[in-house]
Amino acid sequence: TGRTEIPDPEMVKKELIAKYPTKVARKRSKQIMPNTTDECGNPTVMGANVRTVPGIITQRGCCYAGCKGVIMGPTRDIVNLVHGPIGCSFYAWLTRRNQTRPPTDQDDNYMTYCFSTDMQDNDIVFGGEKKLKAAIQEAYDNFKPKAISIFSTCPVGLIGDDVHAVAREMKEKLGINVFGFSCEGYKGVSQSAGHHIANNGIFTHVVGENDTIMDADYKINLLGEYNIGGDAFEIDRILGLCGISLVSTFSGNSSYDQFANCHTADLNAVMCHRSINYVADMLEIRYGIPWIKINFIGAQATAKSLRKIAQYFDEPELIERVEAVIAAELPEIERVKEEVKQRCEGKLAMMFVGGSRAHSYQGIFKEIGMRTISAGYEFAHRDDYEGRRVIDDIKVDADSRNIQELEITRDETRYNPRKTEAEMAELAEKGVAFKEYNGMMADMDPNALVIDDISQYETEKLIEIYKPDLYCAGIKEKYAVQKSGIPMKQLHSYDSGGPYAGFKGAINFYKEIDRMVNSKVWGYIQAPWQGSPELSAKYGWE
Ligand code: CFM
Ligand code: HCA
Repeated sequence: TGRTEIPDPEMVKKELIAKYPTKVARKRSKQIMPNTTDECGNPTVMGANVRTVPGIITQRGCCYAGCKGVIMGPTRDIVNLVHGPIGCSFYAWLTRRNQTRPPTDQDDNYMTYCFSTDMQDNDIVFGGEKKLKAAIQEAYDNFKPKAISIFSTCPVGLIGDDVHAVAREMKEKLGINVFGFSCEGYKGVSQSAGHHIANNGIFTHVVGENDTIMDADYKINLLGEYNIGGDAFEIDRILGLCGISLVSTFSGNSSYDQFANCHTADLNAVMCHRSINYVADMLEIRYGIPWIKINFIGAQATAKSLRKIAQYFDEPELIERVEAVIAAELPEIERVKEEVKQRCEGKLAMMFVGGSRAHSYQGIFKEIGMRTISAGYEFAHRDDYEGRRVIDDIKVDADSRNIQELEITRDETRYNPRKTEAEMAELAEKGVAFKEYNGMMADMDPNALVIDDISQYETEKLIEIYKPDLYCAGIKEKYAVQKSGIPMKQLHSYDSGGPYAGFKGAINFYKEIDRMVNSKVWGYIQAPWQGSPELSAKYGWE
């Protein structure tokens, strides 16, 4: 294995847009970028979070998917009721592989249920609020849950049903928390809009409802970890060994009370920044809880993240314990890694996934010697590509801080990470310090190609040009990629695998990738018509 000739990314870009109409080509060319930097060392401007050109086959999902499926879906004891046609519920039913483990048999777990108002023509014509009220009442009578949340699908917004008024009325009537989300599928340009709506809703309706203070030394919230394939269980295991306590996770393996209580934590550790940065910011502004960016994908990233958390608390006892845990876990990881690396070194991977994993998985591939030659997100924003400068106000007392001023500087800097040294010096003089985190581009090779919201057509072209050893994406891409003879790993659902986070997860992942990229089966793939003169003649194939 091992390659020396990598196609020139500028040339590849030209080829990808060559067949598009002029206007489309111009639009797409802003979202397909060779990974270069400007004279200040800033990554190139990446077009992101813009509407997909109609007619292009995108990987993206909708606003409802981001709100209901991603953020709220993994919470086990809230009845998540979908107001809409049954299909919207059915196609979001247990497909994300977010696992949960109630502490006892007595604890509620509604995750396996599919709650829907099953809207019909009649509701579209005469309004669906009555039906929604009845559904809330029925869910309450059957389950007596702590809370019920309502998700709006496209028709709800179009016919003007007021889910918030219904929620208020039913909250009053039933005496439990009932709240709604205006997350109609058509809102925004992708599922990203749904994350924002879910974050705002949970912060408005749930956070701060429970003031119980956990008796523990190092209390954190884990933000942006959704327990796909059991990732959160492995992270819990490691944090437990280190003596770090989780107040809440947003939202893998979570419960209503954890959300309600999360404002009592000391620190927020943010894993998937894209989906949850809004909650991190709100918890910082309202409750003075600082946040740091961490990543539990890959052994090195996991060790680094644990050290970062220990460093924040700055207690020798914790630092020592974290080092002991890392030292105990590493030998087995090293052993598997070295063995797998012999067979994987130099192989090329591509990943086009969501708003976080196309970046966070690059490090774990590097651990076994694999390079990411092209990558991109479906719906991330510019800061996820280019990086984000964040005001460093760790340990600032929430009450004594000028929130308004902080907000202005925050807004100015968040979506404008590009600052010259002179501008940075000027801000430093004003007393503004930055902690920084790098986006995907800073961690990629200079000759890599970064592609936002990749299309089906571009995917096929890309595979043709680079012939990668592995392609990572989701279920919609899986079989088309495999039919071209390239192994395909789902980085959303992990196919049927996982956990891949943390130390044990890294070992699982190394072994899985080894199996995939070194399997000889892909070389035997033939399309059904290849080598069949009868079929070719019948259908006129070449
Ligand atoms: Fe965050 Fe996620 Fe992702 Fe995401 Fe998603 Fe997901 Fe993903 Mo699928 S929250 S951005 S909206 S890490 S569901 S668990 S795998 S696209 S890269
Ligand atoms: C979503 C969920 C999804 C889809 C994955 C896929 C997930 O976007 O609504 O396309 O395979 O992780 O389940 O991202």
